[in-house]
Amino acid sequence: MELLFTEAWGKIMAASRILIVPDKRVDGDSLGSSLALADILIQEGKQVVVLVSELVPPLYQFLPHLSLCTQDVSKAKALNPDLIISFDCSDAPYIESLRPSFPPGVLLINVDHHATNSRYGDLNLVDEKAPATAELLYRLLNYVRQKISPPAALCLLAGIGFDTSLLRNSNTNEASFRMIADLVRLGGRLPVIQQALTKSHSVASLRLWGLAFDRLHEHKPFGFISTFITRADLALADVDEEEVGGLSNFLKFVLNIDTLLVLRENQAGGVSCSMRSSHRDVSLIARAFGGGGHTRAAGFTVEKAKIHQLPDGSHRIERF
Ligand SMILES: [Mn+2]
Repeated sequence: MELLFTEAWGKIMAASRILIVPDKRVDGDSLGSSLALADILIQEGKQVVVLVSELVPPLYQFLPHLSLCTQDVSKAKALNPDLIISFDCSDAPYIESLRPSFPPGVLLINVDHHATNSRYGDLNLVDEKAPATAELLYRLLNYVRQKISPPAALCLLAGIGFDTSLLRNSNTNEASFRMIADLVRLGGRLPVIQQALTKSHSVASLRLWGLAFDRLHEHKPFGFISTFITRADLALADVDEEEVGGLSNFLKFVLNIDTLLVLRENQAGGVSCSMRSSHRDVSLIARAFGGGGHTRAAGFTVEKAKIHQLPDGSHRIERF
């Protein structure tokens, strides 16, 4: 990885107009990594655009440099980038769908830690053992002795904090603790991250979670627990799909169970399945259904499907 770090940093420092692309799903890690690097590049006098696929969720409004984020591909085109960097994105088709908008031959650096990353970049800084993409970026910055400012430290804290559920999930390793300690030393405000990542739920979304708690079903012979949320539930509760996002992490945190599945009917007419496990490689299951993720946290979506609940309380995905 050290050789790659040197090569990647050389390309980054040589570029002057850099397009940063966080994963299609804008979260603490994809966005935190993107804005941490943006902070450093701006100090270096470079032009930066961060191309996001969706509006930055309200819970990340405390992050610096959000004015660099745009959903408008024409703004990214107008930058005429001489380097593209993707963060936390194992979704190669998403990146490929953007590439025709940019001059052919622009170098693409892929920085990620998903087990399902296909190494689609020209340079691939991919380490599936990294607890977060932000940790990989932090390692790169340290290796090249790049100074990390307090705003960049806050962004990197958002990444490692989000992906480790604040040092509580199976992503957490010794490096995560060291990184957080060092970022706090550098001026990253940990309480801001703790507040954003834990006190972000509305009463309506918790009522919806209550429905999911009520439907928890234990599949004893297979050692897993599952539950579900329907489209009708979402409409009735008037809750955004994003607000259901923390449910699987929360349940995995409080339940003493090896594997957890949370099924959710999405607005696009399909069923998304989010999986968490302590010992099973759920990324294999996700891959079999065209999804992706990490060994212990992965997911997939079945298009044109709904959830069917059986009289015994169990439930399954049914295609239309
Ligand atoms: Mn990540």
